[in-house]
Amino acid sequence: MTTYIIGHIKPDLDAVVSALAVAEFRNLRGDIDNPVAVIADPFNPETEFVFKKFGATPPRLITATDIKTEDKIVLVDHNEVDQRLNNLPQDQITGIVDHHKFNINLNHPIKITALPIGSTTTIVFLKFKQYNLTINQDLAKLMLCAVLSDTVGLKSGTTTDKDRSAVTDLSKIAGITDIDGLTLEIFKAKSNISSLTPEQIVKNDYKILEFSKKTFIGQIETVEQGEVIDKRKDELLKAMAVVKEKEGVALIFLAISDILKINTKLLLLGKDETEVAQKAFGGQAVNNVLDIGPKLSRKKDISPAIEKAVA
Ligand SMILES: [Mn+2]
Repeated sequence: MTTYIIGHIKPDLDAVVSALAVAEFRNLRGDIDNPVAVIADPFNPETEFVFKKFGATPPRLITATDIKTEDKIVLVDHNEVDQRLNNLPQDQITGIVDHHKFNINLNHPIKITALPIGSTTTIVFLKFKQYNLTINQDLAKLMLCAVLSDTVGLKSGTTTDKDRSAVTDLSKIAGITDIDGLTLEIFKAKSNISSLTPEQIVKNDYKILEFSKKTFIGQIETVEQGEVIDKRKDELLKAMAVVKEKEGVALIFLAISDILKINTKLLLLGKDETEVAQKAFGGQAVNNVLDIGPKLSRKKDISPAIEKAVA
């Protein structure tokens, strides 16, 4: 019997690393059957970069057919059906560790560990602390990167003191002193979208949210916002039309967030998206672009405002 620890589809660094951290934590505690961290989709460029940099072994990529009926599942960094591995058997979910809003309806009791803080990895870090368990140096390096990534270098609106002290402690264990340098390296890897097709960019990091209208919100975190918009806007809008159709969503937004300048511009496909975005954030869209100011967090700043405007 295996307990699969798994993050959301299209995993970001926090989804991958928090799965590894939960598996290690549970191994040290010895309180669940054979915990194994796995992933639902291949790495994005950022995760690829971090694992290469530290010579870490990627978790195994699985599909629902790998999960036997006696296995158990712990979800990390997500909870909603649309964000789970396709066909994941929800009766086998035994736990969730997450920092997102909850939208679940299970027929059995489970263990939930949730906090409204900057990263799921920080939640797991706090569990290690609570039980006085040692985080090994290799894992600390990955966890440090995951917290920095998910909190956008501790600048995202979701960042809390718990995330800040996690970064302080993890950097000591990891033996890494140049946090700003590491953060910039991660940002650059995250921003490197030059090799991606427009459709891959739109779907690089997205959530489909069950608002009163089904809504796709993609996000690109970049250090070259102006360049992305100037050079790739037209092809991105075309790709958004394709993705809207394929995913069967009523609305599609692409947030292009500058993680150094702390600013997000929303790419708006059509009239419906423009109306909703202007209602949600104020201001006037110009040529399919709305500047929504110093907002970076999809879960805290962007999704709730859009949800309200759609309702
Ligand atoms: Mn996360």
